[in-house]
Amino acid sequence: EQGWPELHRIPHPPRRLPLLGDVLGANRRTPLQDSLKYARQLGPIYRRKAFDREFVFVWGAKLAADLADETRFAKHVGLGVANLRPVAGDGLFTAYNHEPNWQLAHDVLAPGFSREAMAGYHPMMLAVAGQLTDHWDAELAAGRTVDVPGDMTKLTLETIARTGFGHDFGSFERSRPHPFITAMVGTLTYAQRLNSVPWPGLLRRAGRRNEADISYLNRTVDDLVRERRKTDGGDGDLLDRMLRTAHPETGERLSAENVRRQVITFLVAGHETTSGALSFALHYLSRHPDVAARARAEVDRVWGDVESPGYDQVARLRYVRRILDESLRLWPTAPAFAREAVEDTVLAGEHPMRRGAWTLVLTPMLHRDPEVWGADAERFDPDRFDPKAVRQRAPHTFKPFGTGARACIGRQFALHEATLVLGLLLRRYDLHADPAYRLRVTERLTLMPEGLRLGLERRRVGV
Ligand code: MNH
Repeated sequence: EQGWPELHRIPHPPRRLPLLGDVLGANRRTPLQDSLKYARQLGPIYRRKAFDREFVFVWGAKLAADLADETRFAKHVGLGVANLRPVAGDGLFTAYNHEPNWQLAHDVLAPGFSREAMAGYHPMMLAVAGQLTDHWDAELAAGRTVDVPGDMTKLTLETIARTGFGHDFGSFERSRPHPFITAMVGTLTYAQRLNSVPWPGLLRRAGRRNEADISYLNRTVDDLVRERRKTDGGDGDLLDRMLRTAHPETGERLSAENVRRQVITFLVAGHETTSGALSFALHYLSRHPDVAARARAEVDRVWGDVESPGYDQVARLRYVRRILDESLRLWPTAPAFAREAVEDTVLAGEHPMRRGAWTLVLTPMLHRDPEVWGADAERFDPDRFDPKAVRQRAPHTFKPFGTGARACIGRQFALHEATLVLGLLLRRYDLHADPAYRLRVTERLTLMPEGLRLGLERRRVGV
């Protein structure tokens, strides 16, 4: 059945309803957290049926490591990712492996993520981070707490827009989210909801709103590209590469339609998950004063009193980086990726799969597999990422950026930006958690701590 000849050996929830499948107790707003609940009950591989479709989920470390074998498995564009095709088309993230525009765009854009390119973005990242601290200083002066996910989203949207596209959304000059964000959240939420109905026609009203959101995203991007075409600017940024760079071997260029898909892809993929990662990290820092103190000591030691840390000074914040890794372990903000068999094969020597059969890897559970992370896997502890601990761990056990040829192209970009910002915030403020706050995670394909607000205290004057 569906490419898994021995599907019957894979456990499923006990109370299965005719026609509906395993929808009892399911919450359509939190499909990922529901899946984690089932994972805990059913073990390292299980299946779930939604109406007439059945999906296999995997999280055990042995199974996930086998799925990382690029000779037998590849990315599968399914579920949430496939639902984004109407907005992101054959853009880098949603392209099928066989679509020629994937390789073309990958080769044209990869140099935009080289070390040199990143060093070039660094001053712009610093400038945006300066807008954030100005805003936080003002909130502090007004005696207010800060809206962490809201402000991290402003920061990361401005960062990708300016470094990649020379565009300023003016997020910090607005009190409400930019309409681009509202439209994006609408589209991501709709793509997630499509998985909870047997056919899209049931979401007619939401579908119409989604059409409007997509039109808004398209218009925003078309305006941005039109502006750029009028000038010669860009100077090797992502948009410049999309518009002007020919493939080094074939001489081919991206079509206008594909450029539109890539711009939307990069504006969305380039900020939403980084914003979540920063937000979770700030949550954990506010709850672990010992960790915050150690990180702050590192920032003081590595940066001293320099007003603007240089590019290389960010990479030297090793402990701050471990805090990010540990936050992405517990809450990988792109919480699943799908893998398909490229040939008939047997997964981990146990589960036969026919060519084209696929499964979803649940990263948050892989990252909590007690056989890898120990009995205290749920505990926040950045020391899990000290180099010695990392060397002793099996490969393919930490996958917040996916795996293989289709893994995240923006990984270094995200890590540089997030480390820089955490360093700047730790140096400038003490963070105070609201003792009444309990971590709640909202889902819109990506994960975000909901309603997280922190109190600030200015640490020292000067920097
Ligand atoms: Mn990113 C692919 C997670 C930041 C652009 N990203 C992926 C995948 C994961 C992922 C997981 C693989 C998905 C899959 O297999 O279906 N990305 C993240 C996380 C962060 C992140 C957790 C931040 C933290 N990503 C970024 C940034 C950018 C970016 C920043 C751009 C500036 N990501 C992409 C693109 C892809 C991708 C583009 C698709 C790459 C490809 O398929 O070739």
